[in-house]
Amino acid sequence: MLNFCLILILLLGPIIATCAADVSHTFKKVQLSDKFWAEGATFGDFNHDGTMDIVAGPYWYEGPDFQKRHEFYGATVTFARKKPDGTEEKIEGFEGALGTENKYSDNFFAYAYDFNKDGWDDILIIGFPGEQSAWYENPRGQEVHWKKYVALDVTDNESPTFTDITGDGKPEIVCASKGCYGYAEPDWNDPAKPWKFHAISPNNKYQRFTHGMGVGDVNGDGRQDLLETSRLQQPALHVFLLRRCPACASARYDPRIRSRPGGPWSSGCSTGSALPSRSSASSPCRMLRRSRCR
Ligand SMILES: [Ca+2]
Ligand SMILES: [Ca+2]
Ligand SMILES: [Ca+2]
Ligand SMILES: [Ca+2]
Repeated sequence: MLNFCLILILLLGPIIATCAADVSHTFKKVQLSDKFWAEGATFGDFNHDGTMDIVAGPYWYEGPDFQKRHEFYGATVTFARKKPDGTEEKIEGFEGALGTENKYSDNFFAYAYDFNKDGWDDILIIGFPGEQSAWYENPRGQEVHWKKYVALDVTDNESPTFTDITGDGKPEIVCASKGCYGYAEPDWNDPAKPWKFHAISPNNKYQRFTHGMGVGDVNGDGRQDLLETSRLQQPALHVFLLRRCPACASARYDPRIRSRPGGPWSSGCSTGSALPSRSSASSPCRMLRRSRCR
């Protein structure tokens, strides 16, 4: 009987432990605004008090209660909403679901990062697809509009991101721009200057509303790769494996292209273990040089 009980405990032990760890968490909803200013939001310590704050649209909200807001760029947009009696009322912000046409905002993604390394979180805003990305310099406690620096004039694709794709510990804007996928990085000695865009893909005429882009280490080599899928071409997944390309003197990275139009990986580059021959007509090194975006 003792052995039976011991076996039962051993069998149920993991289940009991799992149940104990399966704690039900609850969340308190805090509404920042009843207006529509942005598609995205993020957090950072914008007043440098050690407590995280939230940024959404042209405002940042002081933590921990997020009741006090500060305007860091001009909140000048309004739209007209027709009331049941036929008269119009002016509503601040963008229309979104507050009106009848569900119009987008001009502010899609927000990121907090100390670009000028003064110890105060600055804010990066990626705007409407195809428009500019800009970062705003934290004025260190002054109640003024933050100084704006345009990082990238054209940020295409509907899922750009801000992450360290190059592996140097500093993030870049990863997106499409003017036809190519790639990334934009600042001169970290002077991030106020326009950032340099590095094309990763050939110019496949990707545009502002192209969908589907991701960043991740697909081949497990410890380096971030870029994935994209385009509905404008054949339904296929392309993976650009980022590696230094000794065969391409002018290219920083060797874009190895895998495509899978519904079947197994089909490209000769799929192993990621060796560079393709430069004599090959399909060499991605040649494609990069031939179709360079800049
Ligand atoms: Ca704070
Ligand atoms: Ca800063
Ligand atoms: Ca980087
Ligand atoms: Ca990789």
